[in-house]
Amino acid sequence: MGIDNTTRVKSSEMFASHFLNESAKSDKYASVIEHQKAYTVLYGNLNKLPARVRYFVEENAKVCQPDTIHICDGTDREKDLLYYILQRDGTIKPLPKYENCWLTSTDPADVARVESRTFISTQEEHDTVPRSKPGIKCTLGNWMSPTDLQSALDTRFPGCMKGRTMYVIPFSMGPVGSKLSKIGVQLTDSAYVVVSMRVMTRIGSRVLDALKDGEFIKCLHSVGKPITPGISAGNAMTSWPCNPRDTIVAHLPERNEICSYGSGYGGNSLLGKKCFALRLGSILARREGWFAEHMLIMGVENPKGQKKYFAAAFPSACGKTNLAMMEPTLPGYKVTCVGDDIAWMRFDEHGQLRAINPEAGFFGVAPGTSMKTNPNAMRSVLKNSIFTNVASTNDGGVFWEGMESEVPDNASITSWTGTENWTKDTGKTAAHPNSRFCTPADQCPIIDENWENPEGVPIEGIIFGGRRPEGVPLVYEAFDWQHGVFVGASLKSETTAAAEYKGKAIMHDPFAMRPFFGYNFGHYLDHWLSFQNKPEVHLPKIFHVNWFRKGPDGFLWPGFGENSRVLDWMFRRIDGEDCAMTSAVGLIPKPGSINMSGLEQEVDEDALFDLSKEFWEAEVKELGKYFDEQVGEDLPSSIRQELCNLGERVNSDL
Ligand code: OXD
Ligand code: MN
Repeated sequence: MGIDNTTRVKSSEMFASHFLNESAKSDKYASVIEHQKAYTVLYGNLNKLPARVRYFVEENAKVCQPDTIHICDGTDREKDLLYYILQRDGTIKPLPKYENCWLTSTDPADVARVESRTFISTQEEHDTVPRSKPGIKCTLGNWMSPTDLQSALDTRFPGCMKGRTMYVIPFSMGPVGSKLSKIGVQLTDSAYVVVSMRVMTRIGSRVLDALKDGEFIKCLHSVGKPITPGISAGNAMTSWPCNPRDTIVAHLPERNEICSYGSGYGGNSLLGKKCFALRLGSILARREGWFAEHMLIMGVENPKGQKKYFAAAFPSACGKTNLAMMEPTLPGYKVTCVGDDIAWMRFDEHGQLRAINPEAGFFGVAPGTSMKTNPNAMRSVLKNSIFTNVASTNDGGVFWEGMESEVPDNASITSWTGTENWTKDTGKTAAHPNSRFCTPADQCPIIDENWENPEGVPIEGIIFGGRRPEGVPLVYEAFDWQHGVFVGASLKSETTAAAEYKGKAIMHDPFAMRPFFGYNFGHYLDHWLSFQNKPEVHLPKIFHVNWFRKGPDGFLWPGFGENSRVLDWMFRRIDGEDCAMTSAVGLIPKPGSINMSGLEQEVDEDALFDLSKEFWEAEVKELGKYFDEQVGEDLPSSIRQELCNLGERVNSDL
């Protein structure tokens, strides 16, 4: 506050003009005047954009009416300018303890994905969501009619960027130029979004060179707080402008468009991630015969030097980043990380499933990450990172729950909301539970040598998992692909802070994709099932894991690096070792077949693998109710059959 709007825009123009190149200057003086609104291209050259991109920018500039336009080139010079602007506006502050690290705190009303305001808009509702039982709300996606969406957009976007800069971010999901990659262009009025997209995706001129005059996904984002001189600007001039009351995140698959308004928080504003790579991605994947999944990708090398890649789906904040960067405790094992959140996978011409990580960075949940739980993440984040809603220390470092033994005893902590001298007794957490680090992937000490291989890495095992305190064994293998698809469809987990949910209920999260399906979940299951009859493809094995089972004294399994013991078992299963036996839920390890040697904590294997008839009968019943209510007639008959089979096995075996 206290800064005059006009002065602010002018001084930013003056500063930015030091960075302008000659072509940008000539474009600047050829300001475009349309709809009584002038905007100035301060950085970059509209004339040099591919025609479709230029049209997209100009059409939206007419509507959003930014004062200035900045076309991102992805250079370091540009990065310096953006960090200058963000510091000047009080959005970020440096963390001098580390190299090129920054801290930002959002508005406390803008801290997570807002699933209730996230919509897919298609002509036919049924293309987006299954027909849930009358009177029951469908939790597998929100549909909005194109007419309703248009009026929602019409009341939000016109004039929404007044007084601000519209940044144009050409970005590639996946290595630039790979045939598995896809290109998007995001328009945004948030410089925080630009610096974060710079970490999370590949941005800039090289992407436009790869795009040429091709198609791209059109992404429009605004924080929804125009700066209007003379009119009370609300929080428009604060360091984190946002508009939680009117937030909407909308996907228009029929137009390859994403429009997001009102939130600057990552999952709602970094449109390459959940919106493009998962929601629109899953639609493109179905259309083109591949998979866009909420999965980490990791390489596992055994002591003989043999290597396999796994993809693993866990609901948000269930430890995907920890698993992807794990330090195996099992001697001779090595894990490498390809990605921690999203996998795009396709069968190649030899029938081998191959995956790329479409992202270029990690947007990881900070609390709980420590040298004990994820040393590789801790080593990754200490340079070139943006931290959001974590606490800070008086020596210019970061702090969050889990880092207690990693800050000096006498450190004075300022909480994410600005409470100085924070202590545990303050009653609130120091960092927001959904606070994040945003870090370039190539800084991970165990990044896989093939992580940017345009061909992708060969996937031999797919893992599903969730937080299941009760009843679900440490690991089991699906009998076959169809059963594996059923296992994915049945995935459940305790809720987390990554979205707006509170409490610790067990929620269904099929394929860990519940918040991210781009289309009807029944059709999604058909798509997965369609691969089982293709003779030309080699189907990977499917597993289910549960690191979170509890006994009377807490967790039954130590987790983290010890999970390598479970990976070793899966590795041997893929190699055909006879180390599994049939159970009601799937193939479980034969007694003694999980290598437990050297485990520091004594583990109760019986409790870890115990299958209770009562629990599983209730599970089968509850799953049946869920499928009936939520998926109804869209549930493929083979999935219904798998549920019956499970029910019969539970009845006879347990
Ligand atoms: C994420 C999420 O941010 O799943 O990755 O919510
Ligand atoms: Mn995620």
